[in-house]
Amino acid sequence: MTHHLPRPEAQEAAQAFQNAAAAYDEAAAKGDMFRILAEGGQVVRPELLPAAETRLHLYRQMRRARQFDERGWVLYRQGRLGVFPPFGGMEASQCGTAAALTKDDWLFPTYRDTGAALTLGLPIARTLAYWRTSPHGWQMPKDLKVLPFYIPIATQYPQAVGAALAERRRGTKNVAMAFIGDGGSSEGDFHEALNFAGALNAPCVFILQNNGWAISVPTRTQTKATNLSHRALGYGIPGVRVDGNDVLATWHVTREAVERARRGEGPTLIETVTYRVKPHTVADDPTRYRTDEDTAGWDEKDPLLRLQQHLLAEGILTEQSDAALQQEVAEEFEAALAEADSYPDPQPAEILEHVFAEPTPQLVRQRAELLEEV
Ligand SMILES: Cc1ncc(C[n+]2csc(CCOP(=O)(O)OP(=O)(O)O)c2C)c(N)n1
Ligand SMILES: [Mg+2]
Repeated sequence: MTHHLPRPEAQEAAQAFQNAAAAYDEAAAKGDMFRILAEGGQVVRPELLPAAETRLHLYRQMRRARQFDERGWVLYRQGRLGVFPPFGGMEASQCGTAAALTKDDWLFPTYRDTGAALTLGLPIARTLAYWRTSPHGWQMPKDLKVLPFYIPIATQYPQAVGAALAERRRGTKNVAMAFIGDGGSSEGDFHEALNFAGALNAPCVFILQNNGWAISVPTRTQTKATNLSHRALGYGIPGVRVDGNDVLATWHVTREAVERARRGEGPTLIETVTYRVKPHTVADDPTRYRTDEDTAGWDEKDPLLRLQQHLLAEGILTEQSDAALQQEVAEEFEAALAEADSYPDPQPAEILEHVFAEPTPQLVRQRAELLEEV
């Protein structure tokens, strides 16, 4: 169900990057975020519209992500999925960016980036298994360089730089893409990674999803910075601020950054401005720290709605083909759920396996103690 887009030809990519760079500068000069679709689905940059096939691809990926998020809530309430961090409303920020990669590239997602991982091809069943704490969810498919979802904030950033440098040393054109949140961008690891990547010109693409919240702390109180893409300036690398609810814009900007990295021109920081419409996790109660006023207007900015309106207006999608696509996406999810249900339940001692190739004496002892207890 995941169809990868072809890599653009080098010359076409270079030209597109120049066009885009001018567009980003224009947006930045006006203090705007870069976007291709306005709210309501109107096209504001017709010269940058991707092919109809690409637009449909991005729509399908966002639908697959949304399906996971919505069904995930139900499954959690039924006791069939563990606590997971929802991402509904952030699909353009996750799917548009990850869609710019191919399976040869690296993806370093945080706990909230299921949409990105699914877009690159992480099987839905495995992702469900991960949030069921099953070992089936810890092991990534061998043909995919997606790291397990990072829970310790910002640790993925320096590691992504390492992976990018390793690819360069091996002589490939592969890149590493790492995700982080607004909160994570205040951590030391974030800054060290950007400096390291800039100094060594690492083929990295850094996605900073500014969703307005770090658990209960709003972005405006956890940093005095009002434009997080400016953080790139301190490290001498390009920083782009993009409307994180416009998937055509996130895809466009990221594809250019990926092509730059492949050409050896170094890293880029992309701030996707979006919103965490949902609670921090399915077990969180955001009414304790934010009001309806805080979240007002964001449901209307839904990235799926925006692209859907555009596709319908352009005739790329009809009511019928949209319904059929959504039906396919729903069936794909249910088949994956059945597969995840067929995995054996995790056993307590498995938590100590797969830590080291050769378990340490401490792990061997802990395992014996645990087995005795259960
Ligand atoms: C090193 C570390 N410190 C603290 C935490 C606890 N923690 C979990 S999520 C979170 C907030 C992160 O916010 P942000 O980076 O904006 O990501 P978002 O949850 O919005 O996607 C914190 C502090 C953690 N997981 N790791
Ligand atoms: Mg956040």
